[in-house]
Amino acid sequence: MPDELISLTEASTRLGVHYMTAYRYVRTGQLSAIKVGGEWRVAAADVDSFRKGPAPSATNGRPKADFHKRLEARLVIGDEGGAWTVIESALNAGVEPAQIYLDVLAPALAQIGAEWAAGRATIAEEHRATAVALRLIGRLGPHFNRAGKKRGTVIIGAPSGDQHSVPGAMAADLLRGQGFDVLDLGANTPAESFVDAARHADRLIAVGISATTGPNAEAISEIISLVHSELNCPVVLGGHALVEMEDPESLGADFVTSSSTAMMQAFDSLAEARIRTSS
Ligand code: B12
Repeated sequence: MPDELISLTEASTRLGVHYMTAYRYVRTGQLSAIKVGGEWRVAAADVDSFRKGPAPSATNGRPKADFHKRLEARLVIGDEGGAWTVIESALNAGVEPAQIYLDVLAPALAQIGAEWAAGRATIAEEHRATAVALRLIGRLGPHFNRAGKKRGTVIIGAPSGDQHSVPGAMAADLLRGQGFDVLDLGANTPAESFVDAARHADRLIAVGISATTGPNAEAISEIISLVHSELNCPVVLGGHALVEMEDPESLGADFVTSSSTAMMQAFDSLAEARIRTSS
């Protein structure tokens, strides 16, 4: 039987809160809702479980913050305002901008991808979620700015044929937060463009390839060979594609890792090496 949908006014009555409080629950993603004819509708069952309250966390007895789930719900319906409110709530709760990417936005997107793979979400929903995600990244970006002299420039981009620009955009901000200047070339970047951008970079540290689409080894190794032969510059290969690739090390990059922590370490050590050779 389909869920009974009720208005937000009815939901607020059932919850015993003011209408604006129920509205805030919806816009911060704490209570799922959809728009029907321009008005919010909530499943009666969701109101019921919301009224009973979340299970206390096993570790600290307080309700566990489930920002990624709240964000996922806002992303899927393309609610940018609500999605940003979730991010603001997380920031106000003391979550660092880098953790917002790693523990809130990335898991929300991964779940949307899993829903798509399981046939429960459409490509349209994935596109809608991505469009909002990109705007959130735009708003979060300035939080990663660091004052002072930069450690050098990193070029990052996705190889030809790979339409995923979000992972590179997030990786770029994480590197900016570590004091690097980053030129993010976005999705579907030809090998020549990596070389072109790198040639004009100030104190070039390395080129980073953000590979998300699995079967793309040819485009990836073309970038690596061209950057090595034209610029003699190190290449870091990362991204979700590596999880499924058989032997990514064989493509010839100097560092290969899909993890963000290892990515930071790789660029850190390349920056240190550059300082050592130039002094
Ligand atoms: C959004 C999305 C899209 C968007 C991309 C839009 C955009 N502008 O980016 C659209 C809708 C266009 C899309 C298209 C497709 N997608 Co898609 N997509 C996703 C989704 C949901 C989120 C990706 C994302 O941004 N993740 C968040 C980032 C932050 O996480 P991350 O990738 O792990 O990145 C971190 C690290 O890897 C690392 N990192 C990233 N870059 C770099 C670079 C370096 C140098 C280093 C060291 C580290 C590093 O840092 C990041 C931060 O921690 C994923 C699901 C998922 N599990 O990720 C599927 C997913 C990646 N897509 C998938 C597929 C199959 C497709 C399509 C073929 C079909 C489809 N779903 O439409 C097409 C392919 C198009 C193409 N030719 O590229 C599969 C990929 C399977 C595979 N490995 O091949 C996934 C995993 C979905 C799934 N569960 O099956 N997709």
